[in-house]
Parts: sequence; C-alpha cells; structure tokens
Amino acid sequence: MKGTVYKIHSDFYYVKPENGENTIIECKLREVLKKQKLKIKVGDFVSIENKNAICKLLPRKNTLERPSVSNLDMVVVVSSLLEPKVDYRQLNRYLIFLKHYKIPAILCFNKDDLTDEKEFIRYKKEIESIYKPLRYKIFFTSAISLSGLSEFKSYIKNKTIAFCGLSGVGKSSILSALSKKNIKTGDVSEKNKRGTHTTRHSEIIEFDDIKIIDTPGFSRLVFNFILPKDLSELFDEIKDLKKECKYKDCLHTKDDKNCNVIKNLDKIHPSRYESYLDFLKEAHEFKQKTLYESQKEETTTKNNMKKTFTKISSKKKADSRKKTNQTTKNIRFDIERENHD
Ligand SMILES: Nc1nc2c(ncn2[C@@H]2O[C@H](COP(=O)(O)OP(=O)(O)OP(=O)(O)O)[C@@H](O)[C@H]2O)c(=O)[nH]1
Ligand SMILES: [Mg+2]
Ligand SMILES: [Zn+2]
Repeated sequence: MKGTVYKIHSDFYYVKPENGENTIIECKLREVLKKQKLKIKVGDFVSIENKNAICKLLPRKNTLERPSVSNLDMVVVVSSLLEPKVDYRQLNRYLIFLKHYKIPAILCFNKDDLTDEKEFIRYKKEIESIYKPLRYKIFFTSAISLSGLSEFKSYIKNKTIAFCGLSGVGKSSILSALSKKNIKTGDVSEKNKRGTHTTRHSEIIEFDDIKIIDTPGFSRLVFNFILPKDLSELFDEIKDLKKECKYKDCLHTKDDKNCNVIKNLDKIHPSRYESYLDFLKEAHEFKQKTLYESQKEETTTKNNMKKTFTKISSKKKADSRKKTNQTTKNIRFDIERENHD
C-alpha cells in the first residue's frame, strides 16, 4: 500500500493511504530503512507493508532540508509588514534557497491590518517594485481582518504547499483562518516584536482540496553548499546581466569596468544586491573550507599509503596526481581572481 507522510513524532510516522481512505495510520520504519539512514520527511511518498511498517521511500518530486519537507508544488514565503517588520534580507535568503532547490515560491505579506492606509500603500509600492519584476506572485493578507485570504485560497487550490517564514509572522494564524481548524498560534514578544517559536513540527493540514504544511519559523539558512561562481545563477536579475560581463568567472563585486552587473547596478534593487554580497561571503567561506578539507584528505591518503604500503600502478599514480593538481589549481586560481576582484 502506498501513502503520504502527514506528520512525524519521534519514531512514529503518520501516513495517509492513497486509496482515498480518510484515516491516518500510525507507522514505524522497517529496520532496513533505519540502517540506510534515510531521512523520511513530511510530504514523502512511502510504501507500507503489514499495515503499519514503512518499507520503502518512493521517488521524490523535490525535497528541502529546512523546513524538512518533500514533494511540494510551491512554497509560500510568509512575512509580516509589522510585528515583526518585513525583513527583505531574510526574505531573499528564503527565495534564493528555494531557487536552488527549484521549488516555485510565492510571497505573502501578512498583518496588513496593522498598517494605516498611507503606510500600507508605501509598503505595497516598495514590495512590488522589488518583487514584481522578478515575477513573484504577491499577496497581502490579514489573518485578523481576513483581507486577501479568499484570493490567496483560490490560488493554492489543488496544491500541496508549505508555509515558511520567521517565527511570529502569522503562518499558523493564516492556516487557522483558511482551514477553520484550531491551529496553535503564539504571541509576538512585546520587547523585540519577534515570534516565540510556537509551531514545533511540520505537519500536513488538509482541507477543501488544499494541503498546507505549516512549519516552525526559522532564520538560519546559510549558503554553505554553493560555490561563489554559481551564486549569481540564482539571482534572476544578475543572471540576465552577467552574460555581458567580460570574464566568465566574474563575481560582480566592486567597481570593475569589465563587469556588466556593476555597470547596471541601478537596475538591481539595493536590498537584493546586498543579499547577493552577504551570500557570496558565506559561499566563499564554504569554498575555503572545501579547499582545506581536500588538502587534508590528500595528506591523510598519503600518510595511509605510507602505512599500508599499498602498491599502485605508476599510471594510476600519475592520473590521480594530475586530477588532484588540477582541482586544487582551479580552486586556487578562483580564489586569486576573487581576491583580485
Ligand atoms: N494583527 C495581526 N496579528 C496577527 C496576524 N496574523 C497573526 N497575528 C498574530 O501574530 C502572532 C503570531 O502568530 P502565529 O500564527 O503563531 O505565527 P507563526 O508564523 O505561526 O509563528 P511560529 O509558529 O512561531 O513560527 C499571534 O499573536 C497572532 O495572533 C494578522 O494578520 N494581524
Ligand atoms: Mg506557527
Ligand atoms: Zn560581472
């Protein structure tokens, strides 16, 4: 029998069978899956045997680490206009991550009831000037006055979506208002206007042909998996401009007259370019670490070889030396160019 994981609590997996049964089965993982160290996530498709043992993870359409969920049609990145105030850098962080995972994103700006008319127009203008040219669908909502929610609900019909965003922006409150189910929500701290991490686990909530995964609010997403030269691919506005940069490995920093992105910096919103520089720094740190680890590995392998006296053919040795030298050289060259930039 096949099914979808709706929620996970410690060692228990709550699976909804695909044959239309409206029940959720409490399952455990078969030993063989535990041994494979496969991490089953909310949204995963699985096979079940003997009524309540998950025996197989079925192919995924997509998957995310944070929030830890799979098989999404799209992610709704939720921000609040106030309390907490909209944070473009954090929003860009989510958006660039989702680009990397190739998951479509839409934007929801909640708590519009907290702004007066003038303030709302100012926010709307600013937000639309940044994200409309990047072709993001934008919603302004309120879980209290319910404004914008019916339009939003029609847009997500027949889809499996996940909410992500900082704690306290109102993800669970929107879900409560849409589904008319009682989802736990929390207060925003008086002192720093931040949320109090009320939602602790991801879970699929299903209603009116919509599946929404409410997720815990989080902010730490670090670009420690991508090389600096690949980052600009994830920024649509830089990706277009960089085709005209003189050097293929241009990182689009500083005042370089050969860089077409720098020449056209007025066409990129400052908050997006600042985000690019922030993430570039993290990607550099990742690269330095990779270089360090590849050197460490090389030394360890050499030492081990000395210890075990393994005989390696001279051709293999030459090939391997060539390869190592090449990768190390390439990385070094990149770093030099970046420093130069
Ligand atoms: N004024 C106003 N308050 C809202 C709105 N949406 C949510 N809130 C309040 O904001 C606080 C936090 O809401 P939650 O729905 O718990 O926020 P969350 O994003 O789920 O937070 P975590 O579960 O911690 O990630 C609660 O006190 C809600 O009543 C809104 O549209 N307007
Ligand atoms: Mg919540
Ligand atoms: Zn450039």
